[in-house]
Amino acid sequence: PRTIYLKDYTPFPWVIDGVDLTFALAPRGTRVTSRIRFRPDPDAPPGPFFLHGEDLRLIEARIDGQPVTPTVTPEGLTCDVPTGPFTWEAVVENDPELNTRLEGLYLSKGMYCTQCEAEGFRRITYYPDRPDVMAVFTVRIESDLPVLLSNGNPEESGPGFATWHDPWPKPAYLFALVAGDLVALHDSFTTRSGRHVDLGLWVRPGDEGKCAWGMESLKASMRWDEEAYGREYDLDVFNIVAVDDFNMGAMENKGLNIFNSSAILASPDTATDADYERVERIVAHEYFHNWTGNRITCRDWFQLSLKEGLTVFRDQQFTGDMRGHGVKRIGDAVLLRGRQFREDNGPLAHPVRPESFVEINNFYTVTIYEKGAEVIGMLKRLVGDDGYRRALDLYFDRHDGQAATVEDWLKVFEDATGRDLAQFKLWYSQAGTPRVKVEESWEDGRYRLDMTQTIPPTPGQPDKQPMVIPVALGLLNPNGDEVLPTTVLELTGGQQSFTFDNLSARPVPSILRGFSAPVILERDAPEGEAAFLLAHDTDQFNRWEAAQTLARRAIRARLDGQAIDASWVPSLAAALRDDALAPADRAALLGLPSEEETAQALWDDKRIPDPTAIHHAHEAVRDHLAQGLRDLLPQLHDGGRMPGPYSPDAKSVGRRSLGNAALRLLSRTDDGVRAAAQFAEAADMTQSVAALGALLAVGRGEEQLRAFHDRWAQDRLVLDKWFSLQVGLARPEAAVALAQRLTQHPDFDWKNPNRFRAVLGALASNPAGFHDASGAGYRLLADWLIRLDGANPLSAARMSTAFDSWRRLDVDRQALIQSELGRIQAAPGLSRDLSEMVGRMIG
Ligand code: HT7
Ligand code: ZN
Repeated sequence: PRTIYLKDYTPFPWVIDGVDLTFALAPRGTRVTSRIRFRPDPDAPPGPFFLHGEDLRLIEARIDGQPVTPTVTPEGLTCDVPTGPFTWEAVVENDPELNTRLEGLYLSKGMYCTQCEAEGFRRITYYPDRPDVMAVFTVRIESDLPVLLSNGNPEESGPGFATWHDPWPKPAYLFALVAGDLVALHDSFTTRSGRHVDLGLWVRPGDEGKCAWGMESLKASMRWDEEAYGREYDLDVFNIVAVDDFNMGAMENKGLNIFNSSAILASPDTATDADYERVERIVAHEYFHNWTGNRITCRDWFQLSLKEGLTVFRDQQFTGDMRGHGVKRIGDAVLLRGRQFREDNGPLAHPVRPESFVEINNFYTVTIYEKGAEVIGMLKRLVGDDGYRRALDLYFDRHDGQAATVEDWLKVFEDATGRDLAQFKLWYSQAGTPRVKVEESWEDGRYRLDMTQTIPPTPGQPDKQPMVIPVALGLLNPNGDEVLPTTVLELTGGQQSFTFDNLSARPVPSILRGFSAPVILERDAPEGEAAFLLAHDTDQFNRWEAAQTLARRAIRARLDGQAIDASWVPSLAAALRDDALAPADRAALLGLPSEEETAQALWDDKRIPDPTAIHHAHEAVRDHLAQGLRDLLPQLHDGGRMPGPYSPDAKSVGRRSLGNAALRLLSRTDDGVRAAAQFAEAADMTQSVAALGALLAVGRGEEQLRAFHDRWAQDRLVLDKWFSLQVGLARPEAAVALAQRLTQHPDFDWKNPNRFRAVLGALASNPAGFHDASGAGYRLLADWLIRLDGANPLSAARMSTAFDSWRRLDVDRQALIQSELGRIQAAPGLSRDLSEMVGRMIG
């Protein structure tokens, strides 16, 4: 397979003045008739006429009405074309019923739907399927199905057909079509300039009762984008469709967002607080793409983070406004440390703007999305809120209707703020998580912080240059008062010192407040500092970080057979009793660092992490906490019980999350009595799943698990929870056998990505189970990846990342994983997707 390089970018030699598509839908032999008006681009160098096309049957092709015979290859076609403007017409056929890849046009439970990002449109018809080719589309759909949807505004419709026109030029990856027997929740929104927008949320009959929250979230997002970014919606309709078979969360097609049903459907009895929050976030994310992604798109796929990093940053701001910035930031840091740092420190590390790829689907990663968002957060911190707003206004003004680059993005910041961003740009090109070592000194009323930054080598990047790292700092005096409010220090050199004068006493530093940069802080903090910050820091993030530091030390102590510091539990208990802290923040204080984080930290200390030992240490620390907080936990749990109907508002969610965090610990000391009672009484899915999880985590809950299955056997999204909960929480020695058994369960539908993830993804997220020393977990996953690859390469490749940490394991586990990776690599007919991933992991 060919490697594509950023440096090789060349523009498409033609401009498209209009695209007309007619779809005659059929499970096999859907006929797509295209009429595309091309005109030479005066600004582009001439080149051959090449249209992408894969797995298509070309029935006929014409240029200006005259039949032509193009040269067809598995990747597309070339054809001799006139030197001036011309009209290309083609008739092709494709088979939605046979499309198990879920890319292009496919059938999901009798419903036609599309997924064109990144390169799916070429499976629908021949086209320059690249994001810098933008065109106005008119679409006619012919089918007897009652609901026929596409992008833009509806035009005509009648028995067996409907036409849609999208006035906004767009790249083909934003094309969408849906046809099915669907029902809708309708609503409307009036934009601030008075445009009336009809909103529709389309689902399969039976799911009507799960649409209200998605619709509320959509209206909240539309309002927020007007208020926070001055961005208004620009069509007469906005439709969302729920699809059961979908590779990712959702897709931002212009005016017709398509969602994995797990990311849009929610009702109190079937969805948890976390599901509600996820729906709200993903609806917002896809909606925000209307400006950051659709109106301004990417010149090429190397610029993917231009739309994804920015849109994640925007959805983070939105969720912060809806649910509290402190807890949101903590959640983002947990995700980053658990997944992005792992990616950045392993064989799959790549820059926020990669320089090459074989299969672009493999680059929809936590680095592109979450690290990309962090880079924007740093930029905002460096130029300030006003500078950020000016830069964004300029970005929308200058690049509306264009396919832009990272250079364009940084230039608007330079032009709007006068700041030179040449060094900052390294965040886009250098992979790896920077480490910032901080040492302090105190002399004659002068306090000094010496910082050193290092960025470890990553594949293809042995040497790194220092980057611009905003380090938000506060200083507290010994009685806990803040003597320096949050100040952003700019670390730009490899080594740099910052001094603070006129202090009456040696201060306590609160470093990297708000997690101001995606870096690892290295510091030998003096004894007692973390407990002090847990009690006194005014920065919510660093108060939580102090609790994490204490928990990390407790885990290390257990791992090393030492006693846990006796002051840990009392200092945590004091914070948990602090009524000035919101319940959601107190719930976060009860969370331990993930087993993945512990493994990575050990590896950073040049130790070989043993997943089994790490798991047992974490369990022992939880037991220790449960014992130490025994008197406090019942009242915290009681506080999570609320009378009245379920509400997903932030305050109620916070109370439930503290109550359920307490329940998880309580179940370690009360034989699961409270959890069993909560399960029996639960009136909503949040309380039910929390209780079931608490029981399973302590090796109980068999009976409840059975009851849960019987109650929810007909609800596919709840059944996914039934699968994933038990595998994710299984004891290490039982996890693989359980996952294996569940793959034989009559409800296990391996071609459905949600169900596949619910079993095999849950196994991979149970580190001690997956890394069982026998290698059975590796074998099971490899078997299933090989099988899935034949049907759905994109999903198989994404799941293969479970193997990416193999180099930090002991030699026996390394050999076992290497052998499985070798077995995958040797599988006949391996996809480009999976073979690229395995190749990169093996190195
Ligand atoms: N922009 C969307 C990405 C996406 C996707 C990419 C490849 C294959 C399938 C896909 N489904 C959705 C989602 C987003 O970031 O909003
Ligand atoms: Zn996105």
